[in-house]
Amino acid sequence: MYKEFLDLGKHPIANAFVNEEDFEDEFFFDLKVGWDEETKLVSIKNFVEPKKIFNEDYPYNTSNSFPMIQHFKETANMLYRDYNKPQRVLEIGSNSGPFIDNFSKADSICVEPCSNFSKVTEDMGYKTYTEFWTTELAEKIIEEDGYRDLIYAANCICHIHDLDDTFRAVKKLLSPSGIFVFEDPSLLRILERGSYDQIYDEHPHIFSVTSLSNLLRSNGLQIFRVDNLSVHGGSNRIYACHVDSCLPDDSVRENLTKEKNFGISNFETYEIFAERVANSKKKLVKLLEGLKNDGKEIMCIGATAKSTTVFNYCGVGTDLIDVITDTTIDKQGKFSPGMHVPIVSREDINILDYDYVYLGAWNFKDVIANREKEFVENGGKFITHVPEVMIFS
Ligand code: JHZ
Repeated sequence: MYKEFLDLGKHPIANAFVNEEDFEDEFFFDLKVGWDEETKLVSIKNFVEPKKIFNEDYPYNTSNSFPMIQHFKETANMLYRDYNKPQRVLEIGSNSGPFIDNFSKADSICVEPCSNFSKVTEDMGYKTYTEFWTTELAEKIIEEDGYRDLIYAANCICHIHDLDDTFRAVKKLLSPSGIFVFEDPSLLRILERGSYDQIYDEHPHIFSVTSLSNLLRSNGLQIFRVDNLSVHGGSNRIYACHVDSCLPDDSVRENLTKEKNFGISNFETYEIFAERVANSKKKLVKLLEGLKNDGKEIMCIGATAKSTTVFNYCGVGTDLIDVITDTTIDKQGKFSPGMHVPIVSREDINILDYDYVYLGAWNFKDVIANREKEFVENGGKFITHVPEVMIFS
């Protein structure tokens, strides 16, 4: 049974950055979150039609965050070294290609429904299917390209509504000794750190190792290794194989135990989280309003999907935050979804005109703080809401 525990109110599409003339036509939906008693899966209640989100205008470009390029290079090298130099590779949700770029063009293929990005990997020389990941597509790939030794996906599987179909498709396409490796934000880290901003339309599911273990097994796959990663504020990299074709290592049991001890399988844990989220909102609004009343200037770095959740849930608009800077050219010149804060390039503003920077990309806190040393030396301070609402420099 699905039990709702959190209501974040009305939300726009987190990555649909808007032009002024489109303000009137923005799409909103009720962002509510619940937990399935049987599988222990956390999901949002109202799924948004995928084509509304993943289309030719999808702006999130992995390659715009330098630390992520490095992350994917290291991941690819590790998989190549530790898992028999896989040649027949497939990436689901390949975006601008920083992962697949490390594998042979002759045997590796991509699946990417956003045509602006599928064109990028095609141009790089990789066969790319501009389609959503389904069992029908897996059958087509078997016919045209053959089975795969490595199927990889980063920040993509949790974007897909129908997980049974997703895992069945993987099961079909995976060679007998092949591995399926995917990484997504970790539910445990979100609960521990109160990072409710990982919840938005693009994340219809938030995975625990516990729920994935249940869902994969019911589709003929099993987890044999779990890596806890620091990227995106805490993610899990899951390694799976056909059931009974590999032995789970200690990391699987350790993660399941850690989650059990935290209470991942108890509904009460989610009720406590919901209270923490409501308190976080109160504190952040109080802090921003207080600073504004004292005449302080506040800006934001990172027009993230996460900041769309925070701004809309907390009602943060231009009355509190003047401007957002972002390195993504396609976001610049537009406005944040729902709350319409203008987005510009970092070079367009003088950061020293501001007293405070709210970190929309708090997951890159160290990179940003390191780059903005002059701001701090001049008395500037940062604001974040993770793990608690706080000011730091
Ligand atoms: P970042 C996206 O979420 C969407 P977002 C998606 N659904 C997903 O699953 C997660 O990623 C994983 C900019 N930036 O990575 C670049 C600066 O401006 O936190 C990006 O627009 N200055 C696929 O949007 C944004 O911030 C910088 O110094 O929450 C970061 O977005 C750096 C480092 C980044 O993901």
